[in-house]
Amino acid sequence: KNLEKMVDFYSQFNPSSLSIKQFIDFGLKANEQNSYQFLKKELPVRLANIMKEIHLLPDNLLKMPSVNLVNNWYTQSFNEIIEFEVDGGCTEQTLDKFCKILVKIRNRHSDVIQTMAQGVLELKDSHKIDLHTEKSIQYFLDRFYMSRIGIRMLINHHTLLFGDHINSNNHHRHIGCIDPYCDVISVVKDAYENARFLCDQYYLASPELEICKSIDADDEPIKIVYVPSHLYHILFELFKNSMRAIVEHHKTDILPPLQVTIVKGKEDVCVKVSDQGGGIPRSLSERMFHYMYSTALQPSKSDAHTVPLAGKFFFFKMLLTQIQKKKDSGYGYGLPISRLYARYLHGDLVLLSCDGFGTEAIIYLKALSNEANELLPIYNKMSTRFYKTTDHTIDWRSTCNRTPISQQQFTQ
Ligand code: W6P
Repeated sequence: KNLEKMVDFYSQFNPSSLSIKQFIDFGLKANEQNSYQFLKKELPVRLANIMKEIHLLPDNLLKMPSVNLVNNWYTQSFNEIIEFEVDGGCTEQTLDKFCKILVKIRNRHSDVIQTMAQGVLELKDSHKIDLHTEKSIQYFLDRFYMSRIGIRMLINHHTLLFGDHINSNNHHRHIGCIDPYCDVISVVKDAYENARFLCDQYYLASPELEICKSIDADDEPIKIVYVPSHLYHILFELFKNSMRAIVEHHKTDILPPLQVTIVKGKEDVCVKVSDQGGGIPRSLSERMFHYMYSTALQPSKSDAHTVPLAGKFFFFKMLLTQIQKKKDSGYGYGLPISRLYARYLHGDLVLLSCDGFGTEAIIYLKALSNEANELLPIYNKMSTRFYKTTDHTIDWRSTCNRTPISQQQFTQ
């Protein structure tokens, strides 16, 4: 079919990873036409790259209805965007229509994470999953969700910069998705308050927040050039986990505080979240980032159990379901997705646990915005090979060390 040829064509190009600086320059210097010209090529490239990879999934997973549904969404969105390439014109009307299509695509794909998780469950229920299949799924989902983060970043940035400007005064300092003076402590407090609200609502108790340190060497609050919503997402997820551990581990009314340390080094800004929530066994800490493992822990599938808390017993199953089923963290994919958000701009997320005592989660963020480039999966003909081996380390990279064709258009 013609469409298949188009996907083949666009998948030959590598996605262009942008630096934070490029996102900002773009918001300050470029106009809507430039952005449009860039995106109408770059979006099909990114979509086609990951669409080709979807087809490398284990056959029995590909056949699951939910995976098929996701696949169709991608096909439809790809189709809608390449219409603009065929159309050719670039009038006010075209730009307007482009923005509307982007919003439509964003909405269409809003449940991709839950739907893919559903697909994995469907596979689990119908097939026995061997270790190799499990590894392939982990490998694929990391790449798939990272691709999605990048695509949504492009769409959000464009629609925030050039879409209908009804709410644009809310964040006058923001440039599209990016806050050039993102105050880390404010995001910490915001995420804490919201996680605490959920925690209070369901456990009738919550730990206090203790900020151990949050200033740099010059006594200034630590600020970074970053996407605040990504940082919020990571922190909110970590706080929910820590709070749950703390409240579950301490059966009295006295809860040790959740401790947060924010420091700035030469390369990184580190945000450390420490809880005395009893910790987790070392054998478990790597699995916290596994999609298959998270899916197994899906609350509505596990047996309901009660938790002794402050002398009372609560029906725990419902609490878990409520706390975990928030937008992107549906089915408990919160931690693996959070790590992807951190890695997306060359940061990281690690968990260090002392079993029997507590857990530290460290978020590493690039301190220098010129080092914060998108990290994107690239599809190439060799990718097939990686679904057949277990060494999944060499086909990740940032493409900042060369200039692909579509990026040349963007930077001029
Ligand atoms: C725990 C388990 C966990 C996961 C992620 C972040 C913090 C914590 N604390 O006990």
